[in-house]
Amino acid sequence: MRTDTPQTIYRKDYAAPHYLADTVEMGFDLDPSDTRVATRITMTRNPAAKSRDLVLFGEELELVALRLNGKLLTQAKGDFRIAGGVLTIPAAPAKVVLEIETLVHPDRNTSLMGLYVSNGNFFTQCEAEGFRKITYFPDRPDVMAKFTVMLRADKARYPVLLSNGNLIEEGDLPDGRHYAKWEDPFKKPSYLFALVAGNLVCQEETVRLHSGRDALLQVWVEEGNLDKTQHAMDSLKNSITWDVQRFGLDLDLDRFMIVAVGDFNMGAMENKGLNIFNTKYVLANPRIATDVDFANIEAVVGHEYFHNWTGNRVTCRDWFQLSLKEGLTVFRDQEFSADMIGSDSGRAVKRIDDVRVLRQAQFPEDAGPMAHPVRPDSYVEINNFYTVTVYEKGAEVVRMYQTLLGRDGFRKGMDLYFERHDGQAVTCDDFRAAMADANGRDLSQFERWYSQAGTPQVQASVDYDAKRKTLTLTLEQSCPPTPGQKKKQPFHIPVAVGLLDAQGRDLALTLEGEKKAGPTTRVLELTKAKQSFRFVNVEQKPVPSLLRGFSAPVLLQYDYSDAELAFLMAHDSDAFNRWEAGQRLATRRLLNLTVAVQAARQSGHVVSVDTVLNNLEHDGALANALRATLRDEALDPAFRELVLTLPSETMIAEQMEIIDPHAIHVARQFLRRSLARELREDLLAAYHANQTPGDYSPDAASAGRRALKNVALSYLAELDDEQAMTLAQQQDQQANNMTDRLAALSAILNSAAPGKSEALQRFYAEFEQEALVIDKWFTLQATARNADVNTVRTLAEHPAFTLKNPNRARSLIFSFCNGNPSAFHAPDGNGYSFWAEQVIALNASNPQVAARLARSLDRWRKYSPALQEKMRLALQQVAAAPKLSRDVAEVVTKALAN
Ligand code: B3K
Ligand code: ZN
Repeated sequence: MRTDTPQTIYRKDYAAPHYLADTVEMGFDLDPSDTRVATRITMTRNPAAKSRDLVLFGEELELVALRLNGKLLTQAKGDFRIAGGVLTIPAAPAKVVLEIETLVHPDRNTSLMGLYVSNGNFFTQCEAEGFRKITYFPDRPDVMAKFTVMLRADKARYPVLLSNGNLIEEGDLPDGRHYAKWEDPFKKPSYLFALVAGNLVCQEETVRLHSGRDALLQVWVEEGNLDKTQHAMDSLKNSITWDVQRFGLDLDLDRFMIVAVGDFNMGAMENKGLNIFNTKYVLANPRIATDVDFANIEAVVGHEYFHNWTGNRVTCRDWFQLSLKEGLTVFRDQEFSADMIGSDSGRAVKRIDDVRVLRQAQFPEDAGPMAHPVRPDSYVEINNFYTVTVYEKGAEVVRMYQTLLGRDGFRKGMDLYFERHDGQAVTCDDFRAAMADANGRDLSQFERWYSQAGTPQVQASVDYDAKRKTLTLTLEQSCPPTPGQKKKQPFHIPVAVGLLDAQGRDLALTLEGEKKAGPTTRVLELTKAKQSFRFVNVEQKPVPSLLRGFSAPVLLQYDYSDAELAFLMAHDSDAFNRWEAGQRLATRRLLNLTVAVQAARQSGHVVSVDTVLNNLEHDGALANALRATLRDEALDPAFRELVLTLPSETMIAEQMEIIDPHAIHVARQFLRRSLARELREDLLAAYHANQTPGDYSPDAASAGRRALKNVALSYLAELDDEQAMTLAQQQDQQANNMTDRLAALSAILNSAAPGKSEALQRFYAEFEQEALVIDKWFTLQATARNADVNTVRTLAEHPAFTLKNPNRARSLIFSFCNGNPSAFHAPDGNGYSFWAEQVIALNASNPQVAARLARSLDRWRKYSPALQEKMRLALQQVAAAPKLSRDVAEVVTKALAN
């Protein structure tokens, strides 16, 4: 536990390391309670550095011995000092061989950073600053060195010994021990170090690389999970092929390993040649994994593999540059997944999914107390900055380069980036410079995407001149203030637009002054606070299709009529905007219903809320448009499912001045039920038409059919009619895959049907041995419509529940606090007390996971005064807890700050 007063680290204070490392040799004598680590580092003074102090970082270490050029150093004599996790050797010579011996206690390590034990096996997690929990080291990403690692352990208990790079030697030792020596041929920063030791088995395959070399690919899991590795292996092979095809980047190692671990703080980690993964993103077969799981595994395997170039070969100079590797690598994994689907409409489905994540999670972050630029200016705990802003908004920023420069231009920029920086630790500015220089473009204003936080708003208006046949599109941008940034300068925003004629056809877009007719989609570059673009030869007043493909991470406002939205839903050639029009229409209706619920509540329930809502006038525009979509066989089932899915309660909340979780919930449920009633026959038809008989396959087309079928089922379940319930029961009993099984169980659980607890019990009994499925079982109950904090408290007492396992903690606690807003924000404030207890409990064992949960109250100032008061008390309770970690302290302090 770190108890020192939290210190803020600033980007402007960056200074080059005083010493650079050349080689690192490590020896591990692995033992769960006491592991001895011997490290030898050869270092050279950095000619660019002003100081001769040699600085090493270390946390929670027992220092056994420290030698400099063979001489034993003693703290008592002043050879070195240790303070606040920093070991300083003053006035060190120009060439240094440091020998460090430390003792660590993996079985007591519950933070899952550094070296720890999970289910009896050893694993490491070093990003961002976990390596310093293994040995004293210049643990910063701009110090890169070649590592050789010797692992020694009991052979029976730990038959498998893995580290980065190539296995160069292995053999037996006395006393039943054995060893393995690994050498990583590439220089790397310490955060990419990894070791794994234990009782594991692997699926392996040798593949021929583009370079002509052969590489050994392995997926390591616990015995008993070998029937769940094929999809990860396929995803890895596809990733290797794709990176050559799309970016000309080949695997540079003879051996590439993925290891699955059940206790892991996040998704996965890109350690050089030895990726360590949360089991959730490796293990899959039709029995235990859903279509979404299959897709996520493909994406995460791709993501970690792509880091080998964007992150490992070219890494970050300092942690403020995190998005240099994360934004870029998310962009790459998004493109990979889209290309794996292949079709244009499939790409649109992927794009919509990604934008939904951005809006659901990043937009609120950008509007809350933790708002920060894609390249933050300061942090207290860097682990708190592995955020949706750095990752997902960062990916949008990278995507905008591609939108502005074109695919070829973007590729040229990437090529130049690697040509200039391979083997280096660099900055976001270096990336931008490569993009600009490779294309002869001035991208200086584009820098503001890295330095300014907040979601820009773009207000659009059109002026059609029937006489001149011109259409003037005016775009006006602004960006709300964020913590520490009151005023914002205009961004460089690519706005892709189209214009639809009365028949719904795209018009050629010719700008004033152009001689030739233009293309049907144009990327306008908005760089000023306000700018107008005049299109000529516009024969009739068109309907604008704005921000096609979501060409920039902004909030676009335009005063569409309901009829125009329905028109776009039916005709826009841009699939993203077709979906977007439906979302706008639904959001409008949901907001109106929410206001009606509030009014009905205020009137003291003279009549029931349902009666009030039923009497609300509505023109059926939404239902008709959804019906048309549902019936349109030309549209991908996956796309139709997205159109049918109403904006989430969180999305609606973000649109309200004062969030009223209960009213939003009632309104959304009401709308779902009335849509189910109006569309009943079409939903039933879609349910039957989209069955996927035969063997399960996770391909996008089949997954899309299941998605549409199951969204239909979930609507039908709203009606509580017998036919719908029979369908759900049948599906629950006959499903041959987890997607359908879970959808059926969810329909049963969220309806008024009897037999809920039997269905839950049957499910539990069947999957008791499958931790990842039991996670789903907890989540389903925590987010069920009738769940409240007591449901969750009871589930937390279940023998299968433990806070110590991050996946399990997320499955119940996080799912409730973030995924069941109306129950979490119950007026009695019990949800908040529960949250505070859990944050405090987690803080003691795992600060990183605790800090994530602490973020659930980020938006507390958006609620009614009564709820705000209760949230403030809960936040203060956490802030006052003893031994608060830096991680949690930063989050709650920022939440409470004015
Ligand atoms: N780079 C890791 C994340 C490490 C998080 C440390 N708190 C996974 C990834 O983005 O690929
Ligand atoms: Zn990453």
